[in-house]
Amino acid sequence: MRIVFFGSPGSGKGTQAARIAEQYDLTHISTGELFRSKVLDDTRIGRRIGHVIAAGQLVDDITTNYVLFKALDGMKRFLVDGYPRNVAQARSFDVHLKNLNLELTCALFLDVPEEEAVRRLSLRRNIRQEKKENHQRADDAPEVIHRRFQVYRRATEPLVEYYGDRMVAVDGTGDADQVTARILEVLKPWE
Ligand code: B4P
Repeated sequence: MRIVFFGSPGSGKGTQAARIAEQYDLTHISTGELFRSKVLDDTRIGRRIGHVIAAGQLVDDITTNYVLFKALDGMKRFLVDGYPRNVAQARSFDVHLKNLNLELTCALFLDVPEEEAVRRLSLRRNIRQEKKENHQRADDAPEVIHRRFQVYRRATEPLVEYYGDRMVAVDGTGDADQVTARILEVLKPWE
């Protein structure tokens, strides 16, 4: 199985991707996590990525593709979450897989209304503030959440059309267990 997960910020990609990867024993790669670990390196590239993320923008495609393809090197069964983020990345990924004689199983779209997704992200911020956790995400600040949604609508939503028949859409509302059950149901044909 080779799956990509996409959806708006706060759609629950991270939560669901970890569960589904475990269920099917797939390598789980999140480009957001990859980038956040680069930021911790405190190198020139890490600082540059940190500024982009904190502004709610997308990291450039060349860096993103390089980082992801390197992380996926040698993997045949995987679930990628948060990538592609735009049609250019989706095209590059199709070419990359073709060069490896691999095919994408499906692109899974987690569909959650914007108000619900914003509520989740604000909740995450509040919980971390209450716990005084020092790994608060700069991009969960209210003004940045707004920017991330603008970027999502402009750059990421067109993936629905790009993937067409290769896409499966899943209702991402309700509690996490309900969403997992829906995803497992739609993935059954590829088990
Ligand atoms: P990501 O880490 O992918 O951030 P995100 O889209 O905002 O998703 P996130 O993981 O926060 O939310 P999720 O939907 O899982 O990317 C961060 C940044 O990295 C991007 O903004 C960009 O700058 C950069 N980046 C990443 N990939 C890139 C790419 N391909 N190209 C360029 N730049 C890239 O869940 C959010 C919250 O909802 C969680 O706190 C969870 O607890 C909660 N939740 C989940 N399911 C729930 C449910 N059913 N009910 C209630 N709450 C739920």
